[in-house]
Amino acid sequence: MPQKPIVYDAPTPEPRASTVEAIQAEILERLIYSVGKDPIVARPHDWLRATILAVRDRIMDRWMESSRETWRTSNKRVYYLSLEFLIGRLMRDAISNVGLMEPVQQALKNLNVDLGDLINLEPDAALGNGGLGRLAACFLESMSSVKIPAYGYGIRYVHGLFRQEMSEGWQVELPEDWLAHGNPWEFERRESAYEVGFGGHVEPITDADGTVRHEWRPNEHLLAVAYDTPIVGWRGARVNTLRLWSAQPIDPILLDKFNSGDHIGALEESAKAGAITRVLYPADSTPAGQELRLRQEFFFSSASLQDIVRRHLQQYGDLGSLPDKVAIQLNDTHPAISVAELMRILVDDNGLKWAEAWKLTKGTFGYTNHTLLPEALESWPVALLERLLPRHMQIVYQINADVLAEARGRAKFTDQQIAAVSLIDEHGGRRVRMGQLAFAGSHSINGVSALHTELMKQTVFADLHKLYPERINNKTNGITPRRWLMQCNPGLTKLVSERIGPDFLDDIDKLHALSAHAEDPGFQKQFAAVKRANKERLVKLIKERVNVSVSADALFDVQIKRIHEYKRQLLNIIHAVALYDEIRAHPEKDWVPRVKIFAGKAAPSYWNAKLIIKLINDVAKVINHDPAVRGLLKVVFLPNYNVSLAEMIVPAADLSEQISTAGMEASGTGNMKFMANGAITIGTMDGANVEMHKEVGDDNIVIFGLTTEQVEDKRSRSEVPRASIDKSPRLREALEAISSGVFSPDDPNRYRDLIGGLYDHDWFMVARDFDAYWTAQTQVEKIWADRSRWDAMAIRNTANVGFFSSDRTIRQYAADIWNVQTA
Ligand code: B1N
Repeated sequence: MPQKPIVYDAPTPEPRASTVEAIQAEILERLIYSVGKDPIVARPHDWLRATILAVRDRIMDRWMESSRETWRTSNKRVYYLSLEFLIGRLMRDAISNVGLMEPVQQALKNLNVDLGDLINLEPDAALGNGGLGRLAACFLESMSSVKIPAYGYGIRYVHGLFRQEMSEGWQVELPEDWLAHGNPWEFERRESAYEVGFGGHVEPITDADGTVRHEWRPNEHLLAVAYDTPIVGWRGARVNTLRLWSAQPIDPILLDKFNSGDHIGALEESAKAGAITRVLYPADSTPAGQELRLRQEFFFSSASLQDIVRRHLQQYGDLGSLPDKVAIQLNDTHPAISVAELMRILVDDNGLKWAEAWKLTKGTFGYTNHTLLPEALESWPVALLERLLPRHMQIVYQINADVLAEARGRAKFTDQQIAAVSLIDEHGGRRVRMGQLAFAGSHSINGVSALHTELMKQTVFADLHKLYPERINNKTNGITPRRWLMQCNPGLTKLVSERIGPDFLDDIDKLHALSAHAEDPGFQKQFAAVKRANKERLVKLIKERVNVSVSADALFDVQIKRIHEYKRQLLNIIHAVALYDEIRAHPEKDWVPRVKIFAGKAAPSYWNAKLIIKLINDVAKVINHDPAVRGLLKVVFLPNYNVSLAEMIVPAADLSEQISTAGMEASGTGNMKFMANGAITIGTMDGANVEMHKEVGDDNIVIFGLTTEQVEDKRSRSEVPRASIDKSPRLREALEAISSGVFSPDDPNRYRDLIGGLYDHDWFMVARDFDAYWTAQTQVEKIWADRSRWDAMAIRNTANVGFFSSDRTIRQYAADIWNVQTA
């Protein structure tokens, strides 16, 4: 029985009116009564806050109604646990999704305020590093849009991803401060606070009937306090909740210490608790293996599970129905400790039998894997887990014993296979493998593109896949077309609406109708004019931010993403150097003017990635100032890449660089954003590029380079790369120029080791893919010269992007993993 009867018919105020007059009046009211400012002296930030509050009111009714509906219908709930949510700005998304763009704009205009200015003032919520965090944000929006009762659970970092500045071409990291002006979107829920423990010991307790229970007695305690943000779906379909946890001390101040004069010591507890949710780890597919990270992971997992179990018990009164009413998706292994924590809650706190608890746990969890890179696969030293989470370590051992018994018994595994499926890595110091734990505790394990999922089966999880062959499945990533087409590219949205009607706004597959217009010269012209206007906007931004003049007539060749060796920004910049040589050697040729645009952050501890940023800037300095180039080639590195900058760059791109070493990019999602906005992709057969190639057809994408198998083959034979450098004078000269200091006269040896690596082992196949890349780029130039062919290809990219909507992805999760209905 529910603990407390729930009343569904509580009174609510009349929904707010959405006329210009009503909105205008409320913005003013909010400015005066909530922000406390007279319009005469109000600053832009005050108007921003007042506007958000007025918009937020128009979301509240739907938020309450969505929540009541879930209680009323007893529909299954989905919980998306993620250490990262890379949201960006919320205001434009919210206004647009509730259909208030025009009245809000007009209301502000009447108040002499420009909505565009306010939009640009809102800070990005950068609670993520890159693709994984942005995917979580797209999923939240899609879950609301397809009407799934869903919650995102994560951490309310005080400081999101660092701000990147350039100092003489080097990346410098500065703290980010998105909460500096407060956050009008969030609701602090002091009543939804949970205790989270660390350390201590486990107390075995023998009951009267002789059974032994375990009680964990942590010796450190802190509070997880909830902050809720509403997430509106398209056309206000539903409003779901993003619940972020903040760590707070149980005793905010130790008065004894304070009174005895130890004023700093009195705040020690507070500082220690606060540290857990102070800052986002700036790691993206790079190791982040420190104790604080594990504390973050357990902290938010435990708070989320306590909240989920409490809500479930309140509604249903017993835990046996957990898998029928609750689906929890683990976004990578970062929340994988949840498997052990749920077992602890079920067995220790609620007295369930182990076998029953294990069945419920597996029925409830799904796990998404996002990378095969060995250095990014999480594992924690056994000694650390024993110290920080002693009961969870025992539970991990028990789970492992069960898994290994199955492997030995039913599956008749060899010792080598046993070692591979074990939750404990015995090589070197003993470590707990979080991927194995997440796999064991989930009924579904999914990859994020078709290729990645196949590789998962063949590599990291090969033996677990043999043991549990029905668990691995694919869910190719997607992006929300609201943010990444309609909002970031209103010009294109309008043009498409005029041509094929507005149905595609609600059913993105309707974009297919554009294909029929791909060869229409009139439409091509209009399509190109929209692109041109977006490029003009970017030209201005480039001038403002880095003081480089570029022409909107040039081909905008764009690579924006985290800086990582496997993503091969190095290949791209070597191409720039080779092109530079050719332009100077053959001034008579009809060169295609090109601007190479880069943006992206490097993990602060990732030396080679930071060096690649410096190289891009060094090359830019030389090329951009060499009169012999005659402006035919420019290189631009835009600092501080974030969601908002992407929203400016993507609509202005002609060419999308998706050139990772085959087999290494799990999916990529930037590739899909460019496709939606009518850029042509130059890419390898990697990640979701493979499926983009399939959707758009061979004629509308430029594919090059080694395949996954070829890469694997070269690596396994330890083939030396020197031969491919020797037989390519173009590559050799470019490499020699870089490594001899042509671009770094102040430090001629700066790039010697970086380039030396290409001769030595070339793990990422930069040298061996170079000639194919060069040829593909030449092909791009040929197409560019035939502008109507280019435009037709660009149109066909937009036309075929439907499959890459995150609505499709979420519907597949709902049907195959979560077993919930969608609209
Ligand atoms: O996840 C994205 C994919 O589209 C990308 O291909 C993939 O690289 C990215 C540790 C990661 N994989 N692993 C991470 C992030 C943070 C961290 O601390 C690993 N990110 C990805 C969405 O599926």
